[in-house]
Amino acid sequence: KNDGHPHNAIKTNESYQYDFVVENRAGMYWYHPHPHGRTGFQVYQGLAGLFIVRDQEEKNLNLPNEEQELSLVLQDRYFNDDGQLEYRPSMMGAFGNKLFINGTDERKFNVKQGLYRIRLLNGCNARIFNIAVDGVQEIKQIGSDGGLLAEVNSLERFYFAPAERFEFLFDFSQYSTGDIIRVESLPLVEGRGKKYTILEFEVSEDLGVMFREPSKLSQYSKINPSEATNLNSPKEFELIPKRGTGWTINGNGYEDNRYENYEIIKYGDTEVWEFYNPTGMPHPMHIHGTQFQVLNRSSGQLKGCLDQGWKDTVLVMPGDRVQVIKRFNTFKGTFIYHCHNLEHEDMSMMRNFKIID
Ligand SMILES: [Cu+2]
Repeated sequence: KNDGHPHNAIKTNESYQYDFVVENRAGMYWYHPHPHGRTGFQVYQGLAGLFIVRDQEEKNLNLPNEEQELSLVLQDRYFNDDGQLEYRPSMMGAFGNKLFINGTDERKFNVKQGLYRIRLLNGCNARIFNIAVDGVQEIKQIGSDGGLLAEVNSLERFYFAPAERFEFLFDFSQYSTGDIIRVESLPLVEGRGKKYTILEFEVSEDLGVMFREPSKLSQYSKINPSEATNLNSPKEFELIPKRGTGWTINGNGYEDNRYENYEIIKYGDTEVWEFYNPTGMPHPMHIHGTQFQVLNRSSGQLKGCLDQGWKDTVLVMPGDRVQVIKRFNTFKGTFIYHCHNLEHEDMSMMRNFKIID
């Protein structure tokens, strides 16, 4: 009852008290409203917040903290010629012409010479980044949607979709005072479009606190595929547009209290779901409830999605077929899954699933 189903939308002048036990692993989470058809607009207007969970396992690793831990929410907004905020939804989503970090357009950060833990949330409605750090071959990923990975995962670049989280370690002690390090977004498709700067770090003369990069991060186990009740016949979810509806999952738009048979799951089961994207647009698919793991991906043309660790949002690029494995073992009841391009979601790319006895 506290998972943010659209039928729990809070009416004008009403209030709703959420009380819940935080059972999550340490990690970077966020919250936002979820009324059907209005989510994109409301998040765009500013209704979204960060939610950091910590635990003992993470503490024991002594990762960079306090000043050397940065939590950054990336969001784009459209400002018209009069300087007014405008919400401009389309079949592609709502895109901005300006980037903001933690709600401000200050996108340059002074850093000390030392190791940093940098935590990113893509809080955009629709924008997907193709992130690289100028002049850096190895971005050291340590965390994902559901907190820390088992060990450091080195990447040269990666796609970063709405609702995804990405954490990495970056050592500014290898730079000199005054150096600028640019985090950039490359064109989504090589050669199509220009790269742009997302944010910059300017290295100060101050020395940071000494931290060491741990060799092992979090102990978490991979879900054994044989746990799944349907390993050999994954449930397929085709991401397709439909005239008159907008965007759909398997041709179905969102309807309150409607489920197909395959959207009913027995409590305690583990299942494999396969998202298939035959369209030319990327779809970051988000499933409510417990987090899942990416089992495998057959990529189309565009490679470099974030599949490591515990996930709640997985980017399904054009032509991709992505299998995720998920345990339905914490709560019973009605949940939703949807595209986290919020305009797609509002255009009906959302469905219920029900966990029953
Ligand atoms: Cu979508």
